[in-house]
Amino acid sequence: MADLFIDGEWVSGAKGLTREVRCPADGALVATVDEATREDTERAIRAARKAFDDGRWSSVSATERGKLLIRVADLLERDTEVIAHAESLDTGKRIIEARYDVADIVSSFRWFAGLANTNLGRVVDPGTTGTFSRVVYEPVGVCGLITPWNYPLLQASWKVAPALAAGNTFVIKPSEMTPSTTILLMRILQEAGLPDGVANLVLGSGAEAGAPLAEHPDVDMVSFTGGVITGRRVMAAASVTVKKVALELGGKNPNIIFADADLDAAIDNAATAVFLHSGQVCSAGARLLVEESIHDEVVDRVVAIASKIRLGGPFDPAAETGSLISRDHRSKVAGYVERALAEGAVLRCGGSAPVGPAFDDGAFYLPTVLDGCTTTMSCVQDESFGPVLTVETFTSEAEAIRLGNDTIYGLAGAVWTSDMGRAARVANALRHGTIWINDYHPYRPQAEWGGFKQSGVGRELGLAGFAEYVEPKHIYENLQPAASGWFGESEQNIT
Ligand code: TXE
Repeated sequence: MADLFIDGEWVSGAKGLTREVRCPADGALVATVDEATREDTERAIRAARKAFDDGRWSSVSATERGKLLIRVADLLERDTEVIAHAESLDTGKRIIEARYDVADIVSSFRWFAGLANTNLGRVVDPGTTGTFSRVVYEPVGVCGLITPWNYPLLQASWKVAPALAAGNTFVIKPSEMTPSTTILLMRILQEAGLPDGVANLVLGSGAEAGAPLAEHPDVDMVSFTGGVITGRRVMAAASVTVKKVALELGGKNPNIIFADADLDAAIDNAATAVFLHSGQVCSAGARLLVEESIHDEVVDRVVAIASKIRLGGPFDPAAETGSLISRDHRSKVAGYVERALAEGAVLRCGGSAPVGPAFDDGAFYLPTVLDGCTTTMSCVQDESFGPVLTVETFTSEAEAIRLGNDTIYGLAGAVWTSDMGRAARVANALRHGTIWINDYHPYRPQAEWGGFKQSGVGRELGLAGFAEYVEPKHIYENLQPAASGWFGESEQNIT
């Protein structure tokens, strides 16, 4: 079965290449999919360009676009089990987490379906003084969408839904490791009745299938979620044609616990903040900042939770978290932990792969706690994107804020305290795109998601996540046109 979706047709790559997708929990073959090369992506861009330029989607009324997105949400909900199953096999995440992901994906489509009808335009000058001036918002054009492997379809939905709601066409390239659910989404878009050429899918490596989306002059904007190094590369490539760019590049997120916090809640959530999905979450609370007076109690209790977390495959009902995405990624995480220990961090638990037949063929890594860390250490500054918690201490509110901001990233952070004045002060002072007070992880599709500093450019979700996909245009109309007399030889010009 052909897996690239170009101009409304399922096709194979021009060079006939394929790639195996394997479940990271046990190495089992999930699928063999077609692999696009640069020329396939260029073909998909041409299809998206034509579909945008002839107006087959942008001229559809906002109401109809919204209705189609609702239909897509309903079909995604109908196919929850199939999608969750495919997501679990590609990523190794537990099926229960994949089901939660599908619910969030459905919510994302419903949110942007509602926004399709919300015209951001406004009248600037109603015409009473002889001119009528309005600002209208138009689709950006052809969008290049590049997505990663940790929440494959969720991250795709944060881009596809607003792109379609605003009337754009797109080419999407999911991570080469996790293509299955994006293929399913394309089938659903087709079933929902999206015109041919509006949605296009290419599969393959970043360098070959993805890079043209940042480089090609016929792509008007590129939206990328992934690592900061690739993000810089995408931004540099996009600068050649001065494309609009939206980037979500991860974080190194502080989770700050003051001594007056509800410690039962704070400690339990400190473990979830970092060990959910084995730490492969851009907003993972991987930096624990603890007030010095409660350091021992908090760390002992977090270590006790971490040491008991049960690892297992996606369909193991006893498992509490799953495998890392690949053995290469596990090697990266292991290297990060080794560097931390060499720099003086104290290993409190984990620090290796689990042993046993259930783990031998996977990419598992034990939940790890590194105590005695400081901001000068690479483990505090670099994203491990694995199940690794670093612990630092502070003695004052000002120090907690200073440490929480001592990072090149700025995606998310949390503060735990029973003093609501302090909670507000810390929340205001932290330079991160999302701040939780006495909680960790929840997000809302209605609220903007994205980062300060090197966590990215622009926002997803919320109103700003829709605004990324439109261009404002000012239309000025003179209701009583007359010669201005600025130039020329008429009498009134000669003083
Ligand atoms: O991501 P890449 P990788 C972080 C995390 C992880 C690191 C590297 O720290 O360890 O990034 O992960 C495509 N032009 N995050 O290497 O390379 C690629 O094919 C265009 C945080 O897996 O950023 C994939 O589709 N596209 C993150 C996508 O970019 C290119 C989630 C992301 O891959 C490309 C994942 C190129 N030149 C990793 N090169 C988050 N923000 O949540 C690669 N790609």
